[in-house]
Amino acid sequence: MRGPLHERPRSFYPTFTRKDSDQGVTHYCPGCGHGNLHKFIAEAVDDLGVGDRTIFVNPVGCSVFAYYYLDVGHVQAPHGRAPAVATAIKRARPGSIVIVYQGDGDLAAIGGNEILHAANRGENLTVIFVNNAIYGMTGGQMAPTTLIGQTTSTSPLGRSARAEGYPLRVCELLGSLQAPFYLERVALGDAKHDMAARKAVRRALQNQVEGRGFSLVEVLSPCPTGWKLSPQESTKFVLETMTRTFPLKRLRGDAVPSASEPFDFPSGTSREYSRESIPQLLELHPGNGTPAADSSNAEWTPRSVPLRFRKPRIKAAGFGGQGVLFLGALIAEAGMRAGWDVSWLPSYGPEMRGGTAHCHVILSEAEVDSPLVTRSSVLFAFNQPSLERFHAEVMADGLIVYDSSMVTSLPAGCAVEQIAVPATELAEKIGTKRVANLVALGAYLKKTSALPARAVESALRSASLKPEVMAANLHALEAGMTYCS
Ligand SMILES: Cc1ncc(C[n+]2csc(CCOP(=O)(O)OP(=O)(O)O)c2C)c(N)n1
Ligand code: SF4
Ligand SMILES: [Mg+2]
Repeated sequence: MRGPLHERPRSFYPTFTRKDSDQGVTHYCPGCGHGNLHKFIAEAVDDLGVGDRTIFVNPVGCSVFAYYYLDVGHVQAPHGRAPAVATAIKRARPGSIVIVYQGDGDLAAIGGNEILHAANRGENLTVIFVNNAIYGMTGGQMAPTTLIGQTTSTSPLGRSARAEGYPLRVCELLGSLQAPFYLERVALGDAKHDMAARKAVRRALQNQVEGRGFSLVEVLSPCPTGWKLSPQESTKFVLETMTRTFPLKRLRGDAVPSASEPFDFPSGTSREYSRESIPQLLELHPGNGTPAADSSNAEWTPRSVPLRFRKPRIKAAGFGGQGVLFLGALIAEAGMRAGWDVSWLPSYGPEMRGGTAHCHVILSEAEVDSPLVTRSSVLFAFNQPSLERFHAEVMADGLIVYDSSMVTSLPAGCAVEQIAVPATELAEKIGTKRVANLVALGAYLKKTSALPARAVESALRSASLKPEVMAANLHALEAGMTYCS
């Protein structure tokens, strides 16, 4: 066990160089609760000796920079999604110790759904829920846990139950579920309460080490800046006012045991994923990735693709409803099945409501660093505005595949090689213009050999299309190939 509390935990960096400061100061405001909590977590990690296998899931909120201070593994989750990210980490790496750290805006507002389901699944995680009854980071807006009557920048007259609802009691809510193993609400404020908080944090971590299941500690924590109170007034506010709405208690633990077992993989199931095991999981041959039963593409390998077409950076664009997002996802899925590293980034914008839609796709021999395609080697354009908008981004030795049934004129000065394929017209002959995207894909594949057709077919099958839709898509693929031969 550790000595006096003022000893520096080993799980803190000796100097906070990531913060660009060697003074030992944090970025938190004076009197903020986050710093103390970081320390309690670091101490528990030290005491349990799990620093080497701890992964801390950082939220969006004031504590987003926890990775400046805690010398453990870190992952930054999107706002509210820490429980989902943590679930994936814990399931993929069951030996890791995963700490989820979330504010009340992060956990109870945008992430309300995520925490509910992680708790309901009884994930073997440790969640530290920092309830300061306000959005600290963004300047003090009302949170789901803001007290009745509390003034914030978005409830200047004080929160009213009638207008904004009641403060959300997360522990009580999760306490109605069967699966959580440990739920406790504590507070920061004076030595006695701090010690209780420290103990609860430690216990929640120990539960995970012992494989007991979902543990959450709700910590009532001061936010002097957001509350516009001094640190001393804030402490008083926590202990005397917040605790009236959020009583300090253990809601699940020894006395009220969990009714369910934490998630575990069935015995005999591999718990470790590796790069090599993924093609296996997808039932593909490692290397060229084509399906086991497929002999027609046996000669195809990523290296058999002509150099110019080997690392496509694709943009597909058209009207909403022309299937450009599906086309992009299909290429990425097929690329993965063919052994490439891939990414697919759809653009969801106002264009989805009737304008142009587009997506970015990368097939690469190496890991993809950014999924954004700003200079494309291939452009699929299914209408005039898309061609006009994106043609200038295509590299000089790139390729533009456009639907000549929809594009009436080529942009002036466009010198990039083009394949004009009457995709909509050919698709209509098949019976539905909705498969024009696959006609264009067929033409592209014939021209470039960028992917084995069987990988595309296998990817299409994974989309679980209705038999008649599947048949139309395959027919369209073939029509595009024939057109280009
Ligand atoms: C998707 C998204 N929506 C909104 C924001 C803006 N935002 C940043 S932090 C935050 C709330 C943080 O409040 P809380 O989780 O209570 O953390 P605190 O700062 O109080 O510790 C919001 C709404 C964002 N970054 N991302
Ligand atoms: S705004 Fe509040 S939560 Fe954020 S650092 Fe300051 S005191 Fe802490
Ligand atoms: Mg908050």
